[in-house]
Amino acid sequence: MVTTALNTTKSEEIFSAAQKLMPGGVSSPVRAFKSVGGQPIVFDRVKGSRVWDVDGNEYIDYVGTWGPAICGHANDEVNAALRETLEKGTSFGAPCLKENILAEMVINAVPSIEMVRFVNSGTEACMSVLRLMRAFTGREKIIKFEGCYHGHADMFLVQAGSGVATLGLPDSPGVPKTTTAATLTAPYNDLEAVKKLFAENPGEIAGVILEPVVGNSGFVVPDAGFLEGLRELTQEHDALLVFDEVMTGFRISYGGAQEKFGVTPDLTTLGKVIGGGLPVGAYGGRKEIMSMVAPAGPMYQAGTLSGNPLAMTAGIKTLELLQRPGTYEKLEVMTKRLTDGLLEIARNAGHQVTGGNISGMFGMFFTEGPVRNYEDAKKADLSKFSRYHRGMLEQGIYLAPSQFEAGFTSLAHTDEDIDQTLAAAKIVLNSIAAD
Ligand code: KE4
Repeated sequence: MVTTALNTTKSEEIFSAAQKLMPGGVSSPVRAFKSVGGQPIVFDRVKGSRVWDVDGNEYIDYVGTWGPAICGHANDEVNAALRETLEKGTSFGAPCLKENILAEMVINAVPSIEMVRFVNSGTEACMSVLRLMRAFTGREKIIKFEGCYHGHADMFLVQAGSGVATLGLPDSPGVPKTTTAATLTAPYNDLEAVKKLFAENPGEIAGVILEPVVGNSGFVVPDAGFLEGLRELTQEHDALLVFDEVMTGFRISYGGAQEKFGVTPDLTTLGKVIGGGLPVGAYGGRKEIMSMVAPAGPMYQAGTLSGNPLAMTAGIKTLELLQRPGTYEKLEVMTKRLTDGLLEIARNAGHQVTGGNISGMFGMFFTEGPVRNYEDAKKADLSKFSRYHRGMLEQGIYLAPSQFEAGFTSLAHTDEDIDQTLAAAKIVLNSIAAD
């Protein structure tokens, strides 16, 4: 194993102090590097495709603050727009024109959305959309898929992906059994299992929620016909189909997975990219359904900072940049070169790997595959992933610190970044014992 010892003195000092102040020393569990070992890198600044830690080490970044930095970190045009808005105040707690502007951009982009409500995170969007599913149908049960993650609201912490999978948690203590009793689960890509749940719970299922491309078990794509099958099944049972596009929205295409795959759900959740690095989530869908949301209708949901002008500004400018010609072609070509290159290098080094990309979202598992669901993903060699992650870090490549997370590129990544990353992978993957 090639190790070029990184000087991480300051990171270690700061993280050690952080652990006395905050649980696990982090504001979100997956950042703690628990599943890949070693200390997390403490960031000092970010720009474009690069991040610098507090010890001055520079890395090419493929996490992109978990998706929002699709235009590259600290984009000059986004920052300029933010500085201008700042002069007029960061939050009003009252209607502002920028909400109309971002709402119109979202409605014009996402096929399922005729009306939208802004919130402050993907978790809030998913929590609210679940309440809306139940309010609209009058039914309580929902179907989610093993390995999908829809934020940390109680009812979703059942066989969830992302940090829950990363930490190998048996769901979570503190979640009442009565809450999750109404959450039914099925393996991803298993239409028969969904049909069975509908048959066993006639007239009781409010709807099905899923990641249309899973980023929270690693990178898992829908089988041909899976999304179409769910669309038919939910219609057949008067249930709602909900795409959680917090990660895929504006990431795998400007109109998200629903545009890419041509399947229109009833409701959609968004986050990450639409905030451009500031806290924004959203849920939206048919007017008939969204009209139930207070104060238009009886379903209550609220938020002090929802739709604040500063966050709206970052979202508006980010989507404006993404509308420019060639955006998604560039992301696709560059990310495919990266992913194909990583897979080829790994296989030539004797490792069993599988993976792929859609636009600027990608993943690689240390298992022969195929990986069609969470059970398959769990066959990956986590110990090998940890050595790969650490090796790449020492080569100046910052990857998501979990086999159960997707990776992200940005419009700021260059061909040289990809070349440098593949060169690093060649060193690291040839230094790790093959299968
Ligand atoms: P947030 O509450 O973290 O903004 O969004 C929750 C969420 C909902 N739905 C999907 C598909 C998501 O991917 C997420 C959040 N994703 C994780 C990373 N996989 C956020 C990173 C973290 O938890 O620190």
